[in-house]
Amino acid sequence: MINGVIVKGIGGFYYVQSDRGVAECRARGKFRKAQISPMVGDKVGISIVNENPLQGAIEEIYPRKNFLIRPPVANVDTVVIVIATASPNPDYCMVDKLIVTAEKAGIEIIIAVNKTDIAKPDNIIEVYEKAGFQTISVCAEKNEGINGLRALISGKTVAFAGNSGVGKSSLLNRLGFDLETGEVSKIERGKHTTRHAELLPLDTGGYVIDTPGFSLLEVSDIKASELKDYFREFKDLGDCRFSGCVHIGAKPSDCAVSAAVGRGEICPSRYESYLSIYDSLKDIKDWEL
Ligand SMILES: Nc1nc2c(ncn2[C@@H]2O[C@H](COP(=O)(O)OP(=O)(O)OP(=O)(O)O)[C@@H](O)[C@H]2O)c(=O)[nH]1
Ligand SMILES: [Mg+2]
Ligand SMILES: [Zn+2]
Repeated sequence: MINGVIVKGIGGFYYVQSDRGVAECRARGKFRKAQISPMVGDKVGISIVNENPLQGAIEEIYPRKNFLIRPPVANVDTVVIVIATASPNPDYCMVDKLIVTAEKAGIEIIIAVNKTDIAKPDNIIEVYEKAGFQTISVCAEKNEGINGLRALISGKTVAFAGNSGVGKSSLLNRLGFDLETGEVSKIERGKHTTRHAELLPLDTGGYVIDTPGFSLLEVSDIKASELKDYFREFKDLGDCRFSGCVHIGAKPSDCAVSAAVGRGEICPSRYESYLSIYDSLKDIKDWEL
């Protein structure tokens, strides 16, 4: 058996990258019987059934370390969350939702602030450095910061996420791809409603995934009471007066998070995102999760 990675799936065919090249594969019937569908990003074992063209059968799907629903992709190491300094203006709540999703899935997070040619990235960088994230300033337009970005992601499976128009595809093009950007990508999206995830091999090793803006990753499979676990700067602040404190509406003297917000150690935008996401989760009953 040959080990590889599913880089693309279309109409029941899975394209598996291995030492032998890309093989067009079908999944064995046993997976359908077991109600397991192969996903892009799955590490698989295949047998070769034809040499030219290279075709195979998926014999084994190895355990997933994580998976995302939208885009449907498994075994993501890192998500690069792209924020534009302007045009479009930062949507902090959306970024923070993405972060929560990634934290829950155990995916490493990098915040990349793009379009530094039109406004300064400093405020955005400060918000996320203070919260404990790795950040990087980049400019697809001026081709700046791209080697730094490449160094952070090489060898990994990396999803690029963030609002429409922030420059995900433009950054990937600077990394050597040839993706549609700007209005073209929007027109295309209208035409093809089914957008599938695809792993694109990075020439310095690893894979990237370009996700369309708004493909988002709604936070819903989380209990409101555990949301605080996915805001990393809420940790290590010491104990609140009441165990199980969700850090909402409590006096600063009773709540370590509320006190840290008061002292300016937690950025207002992060705390506002917390309140807003909490609000969206609080009516979901445990048995609905
Ligand atoms: N000024 C400036 N414009 C940029 C920069 N990066 C990208 N753009 C422009 O921003 C627009 C959107 O860029 P895309 O790369 O298509 O954005 P995207 O995040 O892939 O958007 P979706 O595919 O819709 O999610 C395009 O017109 C780009 O030319 C930058 O660094 N500076
Ligand atoms: Mg795009
Ligand atoms: Zn508290």
